[in-house]
Amino acid sequence: MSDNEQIVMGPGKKLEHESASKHVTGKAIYIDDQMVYQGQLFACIGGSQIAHGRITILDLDAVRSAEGVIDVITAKSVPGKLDIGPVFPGDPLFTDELVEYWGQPIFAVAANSHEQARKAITLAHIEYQELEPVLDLAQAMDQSFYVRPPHRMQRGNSEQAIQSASHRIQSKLLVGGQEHFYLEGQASAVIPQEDGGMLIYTSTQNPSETQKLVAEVLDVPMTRIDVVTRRMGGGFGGKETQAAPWSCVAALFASRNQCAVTCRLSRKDDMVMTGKRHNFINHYDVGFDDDGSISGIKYTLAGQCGYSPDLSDAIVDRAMFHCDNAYYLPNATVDGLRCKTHTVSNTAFRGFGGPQGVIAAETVIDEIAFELKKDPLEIRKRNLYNTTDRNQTHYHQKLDSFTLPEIIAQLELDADYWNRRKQVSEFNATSPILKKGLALTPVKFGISFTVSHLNQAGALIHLYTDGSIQVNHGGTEMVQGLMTKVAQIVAQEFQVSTDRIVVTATRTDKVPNTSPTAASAGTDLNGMAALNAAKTLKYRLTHFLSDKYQLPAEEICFKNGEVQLRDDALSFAEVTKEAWLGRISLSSTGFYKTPKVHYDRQTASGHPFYYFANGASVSEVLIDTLTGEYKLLRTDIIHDVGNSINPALDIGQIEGGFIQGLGWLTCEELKWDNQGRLITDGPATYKIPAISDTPEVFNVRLLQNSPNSEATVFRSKAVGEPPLMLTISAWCAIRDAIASVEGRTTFPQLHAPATPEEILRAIHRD
Ligand code: MTE
Ligand code: QUE
Ligand code: MOS
Repeated sequence: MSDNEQIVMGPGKKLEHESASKHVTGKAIYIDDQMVYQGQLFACIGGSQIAHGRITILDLDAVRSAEGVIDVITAKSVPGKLDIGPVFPGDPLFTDELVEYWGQPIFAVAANSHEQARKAITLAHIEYQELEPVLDLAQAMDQSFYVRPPHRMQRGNSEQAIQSASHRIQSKLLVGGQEHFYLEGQASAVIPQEDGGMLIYTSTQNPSETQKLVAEVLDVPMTRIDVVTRRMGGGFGGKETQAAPWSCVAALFASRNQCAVTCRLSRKDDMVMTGKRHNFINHYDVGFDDDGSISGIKYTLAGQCGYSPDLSDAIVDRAMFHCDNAYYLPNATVDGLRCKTHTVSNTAFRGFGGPQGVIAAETVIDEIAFELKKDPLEIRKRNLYNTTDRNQTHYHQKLDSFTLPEIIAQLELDADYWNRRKQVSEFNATSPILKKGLALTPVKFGISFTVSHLNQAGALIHLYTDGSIQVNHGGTEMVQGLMTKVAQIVAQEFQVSTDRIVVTATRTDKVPNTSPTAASAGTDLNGMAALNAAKTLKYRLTHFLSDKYQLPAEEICFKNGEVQLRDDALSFAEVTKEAWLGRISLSSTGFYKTPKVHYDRQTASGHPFYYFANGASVSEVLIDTLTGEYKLLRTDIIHDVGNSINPALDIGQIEGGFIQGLGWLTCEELKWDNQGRLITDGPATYKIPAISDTPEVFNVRLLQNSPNSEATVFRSKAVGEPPLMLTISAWCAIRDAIASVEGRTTFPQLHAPATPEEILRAIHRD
C-alpha cells in the first residue's frame, strides 16, 4: 500500500488486469491447480454411445471392480432432485432410461486417480433399444419439433408492405454454431463439511445457480452449500448453466464417501458433453424501394437447441431482438423457433443469440445492395435508425440515443472507406484469381438481461482497521477484468489507490442470490452495487468524523488517499481505525437494480434493454478463388464504451471479441457423423483462430467523449459481448470479394462459417 496516493487508479485509467502477471507466470490458481486433499477422489462421467434410444441393460459391475475405483453412481443414486434444468425442466443429471444425445451422462465413477476413473468408464456394458434420432436442424424445422413453443414479434403490416414494395427478396442463411474452447475446461472441487454441508470450488459464471442445484440434488437447504469462484480460465457463456452438473456429480461422491472430490472434464468430454453456440437457419422475405429502403420484412429464425430447453428461450429471443441490427424496420414480423434435435443442449455463448440475428440483418442489406448495384454502405446508412422518426424497434422499444451515425462517419474517414473501395475495384479488375473485398458493418447490441429479474446485483464491502478494503460482489471473473474495474470504481469513491483494495473470490456466503455474470452486464450491475456499498460506508465515516471533530459534513473531503478536515487531514487508515474505536460499523452491503427494463412476452413489446452498445468495423480481405483460402488484410474498429472505466481492458475485450468472432465466422466448424456423434472433439479437428489470424493492420479505437446517456456506473457502457459481432465485416468482405468474380449475376449465398470449402461453394453455386 503506497503512502502517497496521489495517483488514484479510478475510472478512466489503464490499470492492468488484477491478475495479469499471475496469468503469464502461471501463478494464477485454477481449479485443477488447487491443493490435493488427503484421500481425494477423481470423478469421470460415462456417457451414452447412441444419440436416441432407451437403455435396456446397464451393467456396471466391471466398472465397479476396476482398479482404483471407489464409487459408481447413476440416476438412482441421487437423493434429491434429478432434474437440473436451469429455467425449464428437461436436464436430468444422469439419464436412467431415455437417451437423447450421444454422450449424455448415464453414470459416473470416482477413483483414486483421474486416469483410473477414465479407464474404468470404458468397462461399462450398456445395451440400448435404438430410436430414430433427429439430428438435423432443417429436419426439426420441417417436423415442427421444438423444445419450447415459437414466439413472434411484430410491428406494422409486413405482408402488405412486402407486397407493395417495388423489389422483393426471399432467401435464407445458415449460421454455424461454436464451441466455447475456454482454456480451462469445466472443473469443480468439492470438500464435505459438517452436517451434510459442501464447500465447492468451481469454474462457473453462476455460483448461486450451482449452490441451488447442488442443494436440490443432495436434498439439503441452500444454507449448507457454499460455492466459491476465484476465476475462470474463460467462460464465454459456456459456464452459465453447464458448469453446474460437474459440481453436482462431485458433491454426490463427496457426500457418499465423505472425502474431497474433483470433477474435471477432459477436453474431449467437455466438447462432447457440453452445449455450444446455437446454429441457426434464418429465412428472410424482404420488400424494399428503388433507393434500398426496407419497407417490410419477415424473418423466421430457427435455432438448434439440442435435446433440452436450457437457456434457449432467451437465446432465440435475443436473436429475434437483434435481427434489425442497426436498421429501422417499419413493418416487421419475426418468428423465432426453438428446434429440438437429439444433440447436446446448446447454451449461452458470447452474444447469446444476438450475433445470429445481426448477421441475418447484414446479409439482407448486402443482398439489397447487390440487387440495386449500389455500395452496401449506402444501403446501410439509408436504413439506419435515427432518434426522431425512425426510432422504434420491432419490439416497440424507442431509441433515445444512438451513437452509430457518428461512429460510422468517423470510421469512414479513419479507414478511408471510399478510396479503398476504389482501390479494391481496381485491383479486382486486373486480378482474375485473387479477389479483394471490403465491408463496413455496424453493431447495435441491447444491454440488460431480457428476463427482467436477473438485472440485480449485490455487493459487500469491509473496511479493516489498517485502511485496507475488501470488496465482494456477485459477479465472477472470467478474465474479462471485472474485479479490476470494480476495484477502480470503489477506489474512486474512497479516493484511494486500488492497491488498498482486494476484490475477493465470488462466494455465495458473502453475497447471496446472484445473477449469472452474463449479458455483458457484470460491471454495470456489480460495479453499481459495490459503488452503493462504498457510498454507505463513506456516509457513515463522514458523519462519524463530523460528530467527532464538530465540523459540518460538507467540510469533510476524501481526497488523494486522505480525508481532509478543514485544516487537518487524516490518512484513510487513521480514519478506519478511529471509526472502529468510535464503534462504527465498517461493513456494508450494496444493492442495485437496473431501472426502466421491462418486456411483456405476451404482447412482444416493452423496453427490454436499458441502453444499446454500439460499434462498427471495416475489414478488407483477399481471397483465392481457386482454393477458397482467404486472408484478413486490415480491420479498423471504432467502438463505443461510453466513459471507459479502463481503456486497456476495454480494448482487450474488443480485440478478443473480434478474434473470437473471426473463429465463429471463418475457421471454427462443428461436425457430427450420421449417428449424432461429434467428430470435431479436439483441437486437432476443431480449428480456433491463432495469433496469425489477426488482421495484418488492426486499428482499434474507443469512441471519445461519449458518456452513456443513461446513468450507468460512471456513464460507462458494457463491452463484453458486442465486439464479437464486429467480425461480421470480415465475413461480409469475403462475400464482397466473391461477388466481384467476373460474370457473377447472382448474390453469393455465403453461409457461416466461411471456411475455404464454403467460399468455394459460394463461388461455384450459381
Ligand atoms: N472475456 C474473457 N477474457 N473471457 C470470457 O470468458 N466472456 C464474455 C465477455 N468477455 C469472456 C470475456 C461474455 S460471454 C460475457 S457475457 C462477458 O464477458 C461477461 O463479463 P462482463 O459482464 O463483466 O463483461
Ligand atoms: C441475455 C443473457 C441471459 C438472459 C437474457 C439475455 C442469460 C441468462 C438468462 C436467463 C433467463 C432466464 C432464467 C435464467 C437465466 O437470460 O445469460 O436463470 O431463468 O442466463 O438477454 O445473457
Ligand atoms: Mo455471456 S454469453 O452472456 O455469458
